[in-house]
Amino acid sequence: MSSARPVILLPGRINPHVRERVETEFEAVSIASADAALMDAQTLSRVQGVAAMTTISAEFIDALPNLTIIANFGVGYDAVDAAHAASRSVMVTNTPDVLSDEVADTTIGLLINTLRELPRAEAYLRAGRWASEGTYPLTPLTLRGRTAGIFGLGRIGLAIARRLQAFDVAIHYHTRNKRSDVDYPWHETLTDLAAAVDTLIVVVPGGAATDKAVNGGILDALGREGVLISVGRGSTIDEEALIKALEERRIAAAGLDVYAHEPHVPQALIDLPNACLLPHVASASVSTRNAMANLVVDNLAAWFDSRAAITPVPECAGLNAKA
Ligand code: A2R
Repeated sequence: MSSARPVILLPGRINPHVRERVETEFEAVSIASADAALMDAQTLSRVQGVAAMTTISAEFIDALPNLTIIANFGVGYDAVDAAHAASRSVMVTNTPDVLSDEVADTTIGLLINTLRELPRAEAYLRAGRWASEGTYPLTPLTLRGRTAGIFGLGRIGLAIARRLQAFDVAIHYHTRNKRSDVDYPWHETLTDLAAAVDTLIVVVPGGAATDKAVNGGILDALGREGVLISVGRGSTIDEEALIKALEERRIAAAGLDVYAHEPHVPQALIDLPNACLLPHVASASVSTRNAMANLVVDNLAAWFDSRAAITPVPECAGLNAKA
């Protein structure tokens, strides 16, 4: 009865485990990018679901008349126009929780690498400089005695906070809503948080509400001993302002996993000795990416089976069939 299987579109690059499962469990249609011009009218009308790790615009959603679900690969779904999808009764799902511990682990690694210059120290050894020049210089920065401010104390932020507690690091946070389930000091504004701490960890979702929220003023509030760690979305940081603050040493250092225009990283950032840079790898282990892939396809299966997605995004939660 393979002809009865729902038709799932895979636009652009997709995780290989998602592709494998979609090709086995559904009828898969692959195109090079999320561009309606790449499909004829008949194919457009056959698509019932999309599994994607790319931009899904309102225009693209409107070009698919029988679309009922977009399963986004990743917890951040700012690339999907979820508000428009909801207005057309199209479900959108993401992949929360299954990546939180991996991202939190990577964040701690990035933080320590930024403070203690471990990638530079290893490069020093590999270049033979230990033997020829002597010991690597002492690092001016340390995690000892630091106070961390977490901008976005959600699933990932909490997992980071739990780890930092074990490192005896004091924790503050800023969210729009004060949490009633934690005792960490809450700051009503990001400026207040930045002024209260020396280590700012950014893990809010992308989108208009957080666009360039970390600007020159926030970095100045963080101060000369300040360290910025960014693992949420590149759009949240004003990169030009950050480069200037690092060049002028108005903050001490930054560790980044996400950028405004990935995979392009400004050369000025690459040239800075006080920037520690990763290529958006926070969740990128085989096991965690497989868990995310399974959740993408499990959402599709649950939706087509019972119209009850497992992890709908908040905008679309009301579209799930009532239990
Ligand atoms: O503001 P609240 O109370 O909704 O708290 C959320 C906070 N948040 C914000 N805080 C300040 N200003 C905003 N405009 C703002 N928007 C959201 O970020 C909450 O504490 C946190 C998001 O937590 P979750 O929804 O649990 O997301 P999760 O799984 O921690 O992932 C965060 C982001 C993803 O969206 C990807 O961009 C990245 O990490 O992987």
